[in-house]
Amino acid sequence: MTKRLWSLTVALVLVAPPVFAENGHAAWLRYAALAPDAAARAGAEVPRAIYRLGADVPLDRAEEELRRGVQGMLGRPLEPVNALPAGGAIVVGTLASIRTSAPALAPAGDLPADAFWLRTVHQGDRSFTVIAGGDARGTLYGAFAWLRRLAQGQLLDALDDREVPYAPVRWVDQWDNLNGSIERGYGGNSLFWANGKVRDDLTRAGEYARLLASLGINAVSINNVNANPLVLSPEFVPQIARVADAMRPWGVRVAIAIDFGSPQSVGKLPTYDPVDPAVAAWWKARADALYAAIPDFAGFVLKADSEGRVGPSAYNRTHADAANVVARALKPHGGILFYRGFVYDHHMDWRNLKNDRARAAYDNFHPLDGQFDDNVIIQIKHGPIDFQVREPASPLFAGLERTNEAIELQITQEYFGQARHQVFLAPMWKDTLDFDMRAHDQPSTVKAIVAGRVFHRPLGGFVGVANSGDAENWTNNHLSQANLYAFGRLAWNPDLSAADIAGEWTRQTFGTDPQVGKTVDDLLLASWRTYENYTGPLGLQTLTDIVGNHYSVAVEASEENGWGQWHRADASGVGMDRTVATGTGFIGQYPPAVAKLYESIETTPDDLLLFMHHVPYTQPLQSGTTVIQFIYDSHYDGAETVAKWVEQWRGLRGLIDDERYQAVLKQLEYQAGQAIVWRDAVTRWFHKTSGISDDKGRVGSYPGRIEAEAAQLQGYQLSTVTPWETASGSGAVECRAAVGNTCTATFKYAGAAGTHDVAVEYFDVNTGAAHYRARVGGKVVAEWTANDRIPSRKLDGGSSSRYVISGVALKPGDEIQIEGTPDGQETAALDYIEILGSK
Ligand code: GCW
Repeated sequence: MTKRLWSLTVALVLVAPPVFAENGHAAWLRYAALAPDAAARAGAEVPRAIYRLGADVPLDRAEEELRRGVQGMLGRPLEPVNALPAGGAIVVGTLASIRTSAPALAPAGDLPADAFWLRTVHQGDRSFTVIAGGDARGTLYGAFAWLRRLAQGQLLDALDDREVPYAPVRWVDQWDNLNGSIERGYGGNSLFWANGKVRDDLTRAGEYARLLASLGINAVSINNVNANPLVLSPEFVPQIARVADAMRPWGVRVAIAIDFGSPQSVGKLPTYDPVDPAVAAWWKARADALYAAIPDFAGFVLKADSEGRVGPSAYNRTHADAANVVARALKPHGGILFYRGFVYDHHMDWRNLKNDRARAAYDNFHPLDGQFDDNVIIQIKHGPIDFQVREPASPLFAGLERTNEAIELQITQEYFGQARHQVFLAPMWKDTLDFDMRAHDQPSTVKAIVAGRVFHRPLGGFVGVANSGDAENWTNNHLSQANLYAFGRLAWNPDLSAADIAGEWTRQTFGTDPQVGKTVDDLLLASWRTYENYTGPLGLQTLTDIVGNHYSVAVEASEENGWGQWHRADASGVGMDRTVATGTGFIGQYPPAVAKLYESIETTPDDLLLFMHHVPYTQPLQSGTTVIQFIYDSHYDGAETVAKWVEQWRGLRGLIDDERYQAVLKQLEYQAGQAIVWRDAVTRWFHKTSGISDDKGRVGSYPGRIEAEAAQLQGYQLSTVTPWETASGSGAVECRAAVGNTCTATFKYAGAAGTHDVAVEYFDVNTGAAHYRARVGGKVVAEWTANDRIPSRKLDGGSSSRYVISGVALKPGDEIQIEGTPDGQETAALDYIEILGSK
């Protein structure tokens, strides 16, 4: 082999796609070596030098990021130079600086703040890649955007892309507590707080800022909206300043959530009445102190008069009084106040059929339209209730014409399986963002309204409740990273489709192999519908334990309490009547064209039927089937789809790194088990309640299943499970033996001889780590420990888990014995075993 050929071979080996262990920490910014063909092409297109104009933060990060990305993806350095080199270069800087120093390269046109322009300029045989920003931050966004194109193998030699963010507000809210825990957080502990103060080591916070910057997110509110008043005390100012220092290099500004009672609780004033001058002066002094330490401090977020938080109602003042007193303290510094629209009464009388939590945001805020200062933004959850699996767009979006708005999207999967289930939320968010409210009978999509485009507001945009924590991979579920990615991309450009976003994310995160791309995209894009199918379709809302962990299935949990997430299912029918004619009148809060659509059963989309109407179970849907049959069918479809995902994912073995492959496989297997639990619980509940049987005969009949209650028990005792629908048969069995002892349940196999997978349904609560051992004919065929992290302390649908023993040879009369060893409070409980189809 000639020397040249040899080095070519070495080069090819070096750029071959890596199949190495990865922990997900790099998220979508892996900058992994490109596949050989893409690398060869990009190798010719990408200049070898980089010329940075200007030194402002975060311009230096833009250069650093480009060098890191090109090194990673192309395996060669970008040489920094101090003048335009003869051989071409990446030229990176603000548009103004490029106009001054390299006018021939500057694109013609303007660029606002945060915007960028990517351009290739060919001059003879030299070519330049120009990354120009409207300001330093825009330049950084441009660098990330160019790297995103490179990572996806896109053509880079004829670029002329000008991108302007859709709205100025692109924020994330952390619900992080000062003790380091995170409310509704599933990605570990806080990146910002520990033990009541800001963490000493903010390295991860800085890395997080980089992830956010790569999406164009420009501010983060670093503590829970259920705010600890202490955060406003003087000793926190330097701590918050340290967080701001860690985030600033990436163009991310810092804000905090505040408690409205602070003038009294922290300031020791006799009152927190918003119209009291001493209270106004106190807010001003606190804002002044923060801005003295953090000149680019972004503002405050305020949850008042909601879920037990104090607010202006204590003094009979309005939300506008409350918002304005705080906003006026921020105003001289250019700060913003986000006032949350999530205000409702959680002690509502459920017996009154006219009561309706969905009305609350509009009823509270619409009358105040025009009374809020211009640096106040009303932050409105995307639907009228609370991040349920299917909600219509909040009518409040069209109900404020003289007030700034932002949409609040929940990235963290509170009601979406808490990062234990994979659910890609972009399709749902898109539904709301693209929904046309028909305000004044004119086109008025939610995205255009919140961006201030419809009612000509100066401020507005997108806020996401983040799903990130200190887990190595940020979210504790590799696929949940896609939700953070999607939020940022939609906040930048809500016109992107969910498929565009999935495609980008998958290719950057898992590489450009076509099979990987297709499989992961399909999984992501089907997941919202699938999750809805097995957790509560037709607008029933997520049928989780609403008064408990918001995770386990519990169909009745939402009824007969003040929290107001009612579905009103009883023996004769199901759904909330929200019509103007006979119901709560919620539908009347929409502009007339939308109200008309929802008011009639005939024109309400099936997906929202039970959110808008109370109907008999036999009500036909637009699709032709009845409501009850659809409830049965969708749950079976949902569970079947998740089972298929497991198979599809298995097809990726060897095409992606084994570490993430195994982790996602385990997660999907768990989800497949959970989908069966949900399916059975919801369908059995509706079967019992409606008395109507499943056309397809599935509900209540489970071939191959043998209940633990029917097994021969040694030590195990029968126990009931609450809610009843979460255990198969009449309940479960528990081993309450003394420490160190075991119990056994022996099942008789009566089928034909053959090889089967055997599923064992057991309960994995989080108060111990019980051990299980399975024997067939006396021989151990499997053993496992119930030590998964599941948010349930009791036997219920959340703790119900499935262990599948594959390839068990069985013949008639064989004994399958499950031996359980309790641990701590965990009783090695069993629900059933199920002999799956023979192989
Ligand atoms: O969905 C509910 C959550 C609360 C949360 C609240 C809110 C931060 O269950 O945990 O509190 O919404 O958005 O304020």
